[in-house]
Amino acid sequence: MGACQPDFAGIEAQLAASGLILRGGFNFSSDQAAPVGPSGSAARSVLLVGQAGDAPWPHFLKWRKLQSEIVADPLDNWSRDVIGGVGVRFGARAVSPSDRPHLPFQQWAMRAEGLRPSPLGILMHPVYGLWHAYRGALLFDVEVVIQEAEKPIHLCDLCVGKPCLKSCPVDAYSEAGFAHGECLTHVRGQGKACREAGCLDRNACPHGTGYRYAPAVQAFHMAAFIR
Ligand code: B12
Ligand code: SF4
Ligand code: SF4
Repeated sequence: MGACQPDFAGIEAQLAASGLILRGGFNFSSDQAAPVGPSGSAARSVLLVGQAGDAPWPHFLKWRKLQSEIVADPLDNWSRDVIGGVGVRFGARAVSPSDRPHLPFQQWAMRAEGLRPSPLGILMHPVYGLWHAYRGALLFDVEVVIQEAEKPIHLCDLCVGKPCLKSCPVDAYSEAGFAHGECLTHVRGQGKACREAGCLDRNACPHGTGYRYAPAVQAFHMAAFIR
């Protein structure tokens, strides 16, 4: 595959200019549903693009200031702009976590990075904790040579007391899953703390605190969530 390999260093450099990083990838096996690649046939491989902490935030704000009109779903649009540009330059089709029908980003991430879900549903990263996300993916017509993810330690297995399940005033997260409606009602009503500085359960996790999103960033995501 040598000559056909994507230019990983070039891709990483262009993403880094917007605070984004490559989050691993894999080759689709023949029995796996793969979205179409740049040629229009089923893609052979995928590289995930995302963020550790809120590194993209200043880049996003700069972009937003330059827009002549108010853009709906601005972070999604900024991500599509940046990752779409990388795709065009490096021969990939870019897709977004917000595309409909939803693409299985978390399943892809579990495969690409060996991560497992926390009790909150958010994947737990051994370094970033709960403070990371996926902003897009690059689909290629060729297989990529990429080291298979080693299974990282799953910090939730070692967590005594699980504070992430004890801070929500309406117990929205439980073994039964996420009570979306209860959370929404609280955040739209009494939940000033959630609105202004983010989910209390997510913030209660003791890991990856150096990557925790700034309160303004958490408030932005919360505003989008309750819209
Ligand atoms: C729909 C959706 C939601 C719905 C869930 C409804 C439901 N019960 O399915 C709602 C609106 C509740 C939601 C909320 C949040 N979400 Co959400 N969501 C998605 C989205 C767009 C699609 C999920 C999907 O159906 N995928 C299709 C299936 C086939 O793919 P999958 O990989 O198998 O999907 C898995 C997840 O959906 C997961 N799941 C199911 N329910 C929930 C609920 C939550 C809260 C999470 C995190 C995961 C999760 O289980 C599925 C099976 O493995 C994904 C992006 C994506 N394309 O996957 C983000 C995504 C899962 N969400 C994410 C996040 C961070 C959140 C929030 C925590 C923060 C936010 N965005 O504001 C909030 C929680 C609000 C809070 N209290 O703080 C991240 C998770 C990142 C990570 N590190 O793991 C994703 C990947 C988006 C991203 N850009 O990175 N989300
Ligand atoms: S508080 Fe514990 S169980 Fe909850 S997400 Fe953090 S490490 Fe995992
Ligand atoms: S945002 Fe607030 S109401 Fe919703 S799950 Fe988190 S702590 Fe609970």
